[in-house]
Amino acid sequence: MVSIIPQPLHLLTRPEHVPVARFEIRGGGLEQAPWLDGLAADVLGAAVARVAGTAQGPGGGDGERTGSPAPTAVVLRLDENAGPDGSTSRERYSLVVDAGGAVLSAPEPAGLFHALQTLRQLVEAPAPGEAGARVPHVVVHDAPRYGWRGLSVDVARHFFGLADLRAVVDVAAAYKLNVLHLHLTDDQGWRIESPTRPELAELSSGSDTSGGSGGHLSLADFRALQDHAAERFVRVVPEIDVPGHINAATHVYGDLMPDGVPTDAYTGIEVGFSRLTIDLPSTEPFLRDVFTDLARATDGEHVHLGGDEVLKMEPAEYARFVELCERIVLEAGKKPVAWQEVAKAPLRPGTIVQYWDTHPADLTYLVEAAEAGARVIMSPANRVYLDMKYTADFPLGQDWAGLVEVRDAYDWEPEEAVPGLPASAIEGVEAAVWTERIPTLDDLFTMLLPRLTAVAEVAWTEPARKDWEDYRRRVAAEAAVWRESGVAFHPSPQVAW
Ligand code: TNX
Repeated sequence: MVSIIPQPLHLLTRPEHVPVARFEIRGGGLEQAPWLDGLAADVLGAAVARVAGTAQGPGGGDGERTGSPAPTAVVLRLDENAGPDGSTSRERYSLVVDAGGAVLSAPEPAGLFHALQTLRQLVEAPAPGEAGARVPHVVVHDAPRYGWRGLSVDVARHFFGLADLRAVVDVAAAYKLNVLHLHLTDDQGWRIESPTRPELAELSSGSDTSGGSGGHLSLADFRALQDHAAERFVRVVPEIDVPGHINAATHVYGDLMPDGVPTDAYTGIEVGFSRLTIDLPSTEPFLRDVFTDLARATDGEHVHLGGDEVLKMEPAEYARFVELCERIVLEAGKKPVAWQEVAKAPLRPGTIVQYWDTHPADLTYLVEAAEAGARVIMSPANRVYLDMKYTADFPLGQDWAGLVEVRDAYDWEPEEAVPGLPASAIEGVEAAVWTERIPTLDDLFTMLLPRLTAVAEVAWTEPARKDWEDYRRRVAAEAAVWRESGVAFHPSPQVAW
């Protein structure tokens, strides 16, 4: 039985296997993605080494020795006709494995990368009494349900730097996620260099919520992170959260406060107490500077402007903030994304709204915004907030949205999450991990895994192809990969480890 996560749309397995002492990547050398051959060799080499228990470098290690088995061909091919019949997704792909080796085809390199992840998961341990890894003969035609499959990481409450975020991208991409949303600013810290406002990171990034020394991403770090993500077909959506969650800025600039006095640095975990004031002369120049700087540093087409939990502001002033920030982001050449609350204000066409708060009894404002053309990302906190505890006694995370065991993250339907929301308005699904009570990278992965793979399947796989009992078997196979690569995970009793 094969174990692929997320479950592909069409999967046909045959009883035969092809032995793989090593893979040989052929026919790649793609102009648009010249790095893909090397990445494929690394990913597949590691998968073979893991199950066969041998050290295998890129390109195949000791396969040249006399008498060693012939390499198994892996062909990467761009092909408009690849993928499931009728799919229009640019990420679609096909994968065929037979006695001749593996053929990966897709209209674009992103699909080849997804095919590669599928093939990686097909590498099996030797049959009893035999030696060497093997791959079952398969035919896969696959495409994602949603084009936005994300993970949001809060680097403000605790800072996670370039190396950590690269590791997060690697894990997200392994399950075919394609968006890394970075929550870069909050009351506790300003975690991105802003060239026109260098004081922000200099003066407001030196602490976190557990007495640590914080940190921030330089523009060079942000550049390197986007490059690493792009090579794995993950786009980065950076967020500056306004007009609340803003103490890191009011700590630096007293002129953002009505009384002109900078606020104290904040290391607690309350939310909703800080705010900007629209009619102060310094406010708009501040917003223009930080959003324009961020837009310039960003390759992707989206910039997230926050907008959540502004508990101390009249609706009229809030609406003016939303309008102003949308305009600034658009003038900087990017499309705005913002948290659910912005749908209470009139929105410009094209703004993407991110649903998160499952508490409001009445979500009419969100449904109406969607009916008026807003796109919606589904991040219901009681399903995909991966900072929620697994169980009541879990040492990490919080529980305000409830406990989120693996099955809770798996067993939900985006089209049913908001009653009345038109299914056609759903842009995609995004998990989020807030880090008030998640201090280390091991802690972060413990919260992400295995639940992130569950959310990835919600975002990729058609509902008719999802199955909890099958998923809890399939996900167990990934634990070996996590152990091998030193990535922490929570051994939830719900999984058939
Ligand atoms: C709500 S989600 C928040 C965050 C917190 C998170 C903790 C959202 C848009 N706002 O500020 O970190 O809960 O789970």
